[in-house]
Amino acid sequence: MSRSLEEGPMKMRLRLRLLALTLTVPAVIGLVILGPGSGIGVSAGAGSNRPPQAAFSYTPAGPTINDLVTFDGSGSFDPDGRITLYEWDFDGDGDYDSTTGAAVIQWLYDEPGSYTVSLRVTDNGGATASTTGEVIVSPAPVAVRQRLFTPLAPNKALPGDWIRVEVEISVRKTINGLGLAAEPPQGWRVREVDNGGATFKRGGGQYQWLWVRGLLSGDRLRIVYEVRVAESAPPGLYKIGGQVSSFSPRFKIPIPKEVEVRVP
Ligand SMILES: [Ca+2]
Ligand SMILES: [Ca+2]
Repeated sequence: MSRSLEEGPMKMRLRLRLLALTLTVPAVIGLVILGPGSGIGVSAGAGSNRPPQAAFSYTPAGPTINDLVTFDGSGSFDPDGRITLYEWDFDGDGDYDSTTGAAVIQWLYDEPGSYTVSLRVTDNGGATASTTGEVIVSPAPVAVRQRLFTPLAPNKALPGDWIRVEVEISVRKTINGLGLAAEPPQGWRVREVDNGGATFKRGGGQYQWLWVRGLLSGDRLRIVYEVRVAESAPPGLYKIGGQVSSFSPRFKIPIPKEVEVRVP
């Protein structure tokens, strides 16, 4: 059967995002997996060719969704020749997602979960060896929830009214340099109410909260601020957006803005 006919949309998406890059060996190495410990996939080639050994590492060690994960198969070797082919199955479905002559490759997971990754190497004599490892992909490093409290329920406010905004951030891993940016509609003022341990900065129409201290998994942050509907705001639906970002790990997560404010 043709492999391409069996591919679902999710896998096609992953395949499209695949970047085959040759990289220097990263400073931080994740799990090192040596094969053929599981006893699979070793086959002798013709004559006296000795089979290769498969091994790979990956980084970062604890990836989250949409992190580029670098897989490095350069720990594989052949005692009497060289490796000519690296075949990777990144999601454990038995289909190789990448076949390449380069040892290093990057892959992106857009769903959290535990993935079995297999590497099969082939030497210049045609003998193969395989090894497998587990990659656990975590959900986004923070969960963000925003609620609006308008003077005229539900979600209705008049020009000049103050709207209260509460943002809750649940931290799921160690984070340094977390920031929250509020993005109110043009010309709407922001005033701080509860900065949740962060430093509040404003300037040039930007409103930001920055946490100097490192944050740990399980921390919950609550920021409260108020936004004043511009006196000149024409009737319509308005969104109060923003984003949560971090230096380490580096990410940007937009705040969900399902709730719109209606100015009659
Ligand atoms: Ca060999
Ligand atoms: Ca696969």
